[in-house]
Amino acid sequence: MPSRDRPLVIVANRLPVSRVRGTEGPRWKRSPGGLVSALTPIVRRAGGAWVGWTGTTGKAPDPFEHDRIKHVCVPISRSQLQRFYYGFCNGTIWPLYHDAVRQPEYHRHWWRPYVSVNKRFATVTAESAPPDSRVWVHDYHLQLVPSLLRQMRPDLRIGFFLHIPLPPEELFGRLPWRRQILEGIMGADVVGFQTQRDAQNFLSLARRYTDARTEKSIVHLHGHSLQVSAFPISIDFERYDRMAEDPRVIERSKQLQQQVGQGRRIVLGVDRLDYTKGIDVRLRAFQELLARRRDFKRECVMVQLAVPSRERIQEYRELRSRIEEIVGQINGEFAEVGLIPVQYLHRELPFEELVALYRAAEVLLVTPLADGMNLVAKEYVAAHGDGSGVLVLSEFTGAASELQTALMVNPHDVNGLTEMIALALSLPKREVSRRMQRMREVVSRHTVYDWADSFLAALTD
Ligand code: ADQ
Repeated sequence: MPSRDRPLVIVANRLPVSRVRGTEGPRWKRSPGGLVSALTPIVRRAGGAWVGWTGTTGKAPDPFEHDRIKHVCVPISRSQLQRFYYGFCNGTIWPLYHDAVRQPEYHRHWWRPYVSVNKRFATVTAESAPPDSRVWVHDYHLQLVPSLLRQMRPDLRIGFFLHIPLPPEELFGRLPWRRQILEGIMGADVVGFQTQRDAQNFLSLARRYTDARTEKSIVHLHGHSLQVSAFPISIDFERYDRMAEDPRVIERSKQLQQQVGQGRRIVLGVDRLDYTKGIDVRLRAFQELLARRRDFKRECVMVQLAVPSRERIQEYRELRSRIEEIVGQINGEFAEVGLIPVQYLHRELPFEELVALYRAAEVLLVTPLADGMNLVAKEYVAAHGDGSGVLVLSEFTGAASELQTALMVNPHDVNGLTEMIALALSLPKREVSRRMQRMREVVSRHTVYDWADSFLAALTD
C-alpha cells in the first residue's frame, strides 16, 4: 500500500477525550488544544486509532469509538500514577529537561514503574495497530515505547516527537538511565524535536552515551537507521485570527479594557502554573517598575492568568503559594482603593474569553526559564490582526528562534526585564506594527497542520 495511505496510530500519555457528566449520564468529550484538533482529522481520514490513558486510575474501559476515531485505553494503577507520572515523568524528566531549574530526583522505585508503564503502552499499541501502520509516539512520558514497539511489531513505521527541550550532555549525562532512554527513543524511524538545538543535542548524546554512529542527521544503531530533525510545533492560526475579529470578541475586549484595565494599558501573562514559566520573575519586574515610577499604576495593570497544574505535587502547591504571596505583596504595597495593580486569576478561561484578553492586552510577557516551544506567544500573535501588541519573549523558549522580532529578554535578569517592559510600553506605533506583522507572517505560514503534515511526510518517506 502507498505509505501515505497507511493507517495512523497516535500514542500519547492522554487520550484526546475526557469523561464528562452530561444530562443523560457520563459521556466522552473532545479535549481542547491545538494538538488534538490537528491530529484528530488525520487519524479519522487515515483510519487507525489513538492510544492513551483516560485520566482515571484502575481498570481501563474497552476500546470505543468517538467522533469516528477508535480510542484504545491503557490502564494505569494508582501506585503507577504516583511513581510513573508524578515521580519519574514530573519529578525526574521534567526538571532535568528544563535545564534543571529545579533539582531533579533520581529514584529506582520511580524508574521501574516508568519501564512497566512504557511496556504497557507498547503492548497495547502492538495489539491494536493495523498491519503496516504508521505510529506516532508523543513526549517524555513514553520515551521507551519506540524501541519496545519495534521489537514487538517490526512492520510498523514509528515516529517520536518530544514536546519539551532536550538538554545538552552536561545535564542529560546526570541521568542514571541515560543510555536506556536514548536507545528507547532510537527505536523510532523519525525522531522530532522543537528546535535545531534540541536535535543537535540528541545527536551528540547518541554519540556520547550509546554505540550509535551519526551521519549528518541520520543515526545508525545496531543495523537500524533513524532520521533526527526539528519540527517546530505551532497553532491553528486561522482559528485565533478569526475569533479575534469576531464582533462579540471585539466588544468583549473593549469591555475588559474598561472593567479590568479601567482605561489603563493591560500587560498580560498567560501560563500553566509551572516553575519553568518564570511567572515570579515577571511579577518582580512589574513590582520594580511600580517602585521606580510613581505614576505607573495609573497607566498600567498587570493581568496574570494561571491554569492550575499538577496540584498533587508539593512543589507545585508551594509555587502557587509563592506566586500568590508576591501578588499579595505588590497589591498590598501599591494598590489604592479601587485601583489594583495586579489582577491574578487561577483558572482556565474559555477560548473566546482568552482571545478577547489577548486582544485587549498591549503587551504579553512570556518569560520561561526554559520552554520547548510556548504556544501562548504564537496565540497572542495570531490574535493581533490589527498590528497592535508587543510580545516580550524569553530567549530560552523554542518560539524565540522563530519570532525574532519579539522583544527578547533573559528571564534571569530582573533589571533587564524591567527595562524591557518599560520599552515595550513606549515603542512607537509603527515599530509595534512592523514587529507584529513580521511575527504574523511567520506563524501564519507554519501552522499546527503544517507541523503535523511535515512530520508525517518524513515518517512516510
Ligand atoms: P505547555 O507547557 O502546556 O506545553 P504552552 O505551549 O504555552 O505550554 O501551551 C499552553 C496552552 O494552555 C496554550 O494553548 C494556552 O492557550 C493554554 N492556556 C494557558 N493558560 C490558560 C488559561 N488561563 N485559560 C485557558 N487556556 C490557557 C508543552 C510544552 C511547550 C510546547 C507545548 C506544545 O511545555 O513548550 O509548546 O507542549 O508542544
